[in-house]
Amino acid sequence: MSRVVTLGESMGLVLGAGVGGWEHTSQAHIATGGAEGNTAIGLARLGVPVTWLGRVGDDALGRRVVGDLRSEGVEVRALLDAGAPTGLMLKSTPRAGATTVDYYRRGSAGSRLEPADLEDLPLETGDILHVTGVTLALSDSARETVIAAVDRARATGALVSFAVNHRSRLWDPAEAVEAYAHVIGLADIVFASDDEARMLHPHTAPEELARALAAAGPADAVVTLGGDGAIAVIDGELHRVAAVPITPVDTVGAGDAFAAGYLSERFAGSDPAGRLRTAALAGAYACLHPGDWQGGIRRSELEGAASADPVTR
Ligand code: KDG
Repeated sequence: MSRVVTLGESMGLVLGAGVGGWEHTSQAHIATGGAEGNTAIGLARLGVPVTWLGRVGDDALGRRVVGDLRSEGVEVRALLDAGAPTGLMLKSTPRAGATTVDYYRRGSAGSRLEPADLEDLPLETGDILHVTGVTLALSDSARETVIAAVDRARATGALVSFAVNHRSRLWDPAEAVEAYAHVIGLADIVFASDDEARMLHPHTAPEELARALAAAGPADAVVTLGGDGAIAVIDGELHRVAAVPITPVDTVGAGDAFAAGYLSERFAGSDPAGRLRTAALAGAYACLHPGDWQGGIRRSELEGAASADPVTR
């Protein structure tokens, strides 16, 4: 049976409770995060068979990462790296409405991913491989692993999905743009925020950004516009979707959920409007919880989600 396959780094995630920087905050919640794992959970909630592959340390956080992914229905291929710790990410709200993310992941187990790890990667014709720019940024060996996985997917007849997911704290923009352009040229499906698309295509109007991404080869090029929804060029045709009106609690993870929503419908063979509708709903739901993926919508909730009654009886 076909599936979505993804790889990357998932980490421990410490969420500061309430408003305050780490200088003052005394309470926090412990969770997990990581772009590809977040998307994998989003897909599993939407009923898509999905595998996540990555390295974790031989430590409690590594076991937590694996446990969270598995309990959400993701098939996990966790490679235990006894030589490095599981990475950690801190998310705080130093001032109301402003989220700050700090990473403690240099040299982490997840960043030591290497091409030989792909031996464990199941990939068949009809599958979708989903990768992101975060893994490209982690280390030379992680970048080589992403490229090797993409090459393997193309040789196997699997589709390649790429979310740019630029993380300015992880690398230099010029190096990043070169790597993104390379993978976009090999991808079938691309997701970028308008800022990310503009990194690749400066001075381009929003409605032209999706066309510019599609011109590099992907059949599906999707540009997310935050509160203005998304714009996409799919098989040469321009499509738009409005954002689902919500009051966001935290927007980190929304892009991962949007990709999950889109891929779930692409996987099911839905038309472009159906892909974008579920993507917009999934992205919006992720913003209704402070964690990266916990607010994610489930397939059984999709139909009712369009109606506005916030009370479940
Ligand atoms: O997209 C959400 C991610 O930012 C988060 O879960 C962690 O992958 C992550 C990253 O590197 O930012």
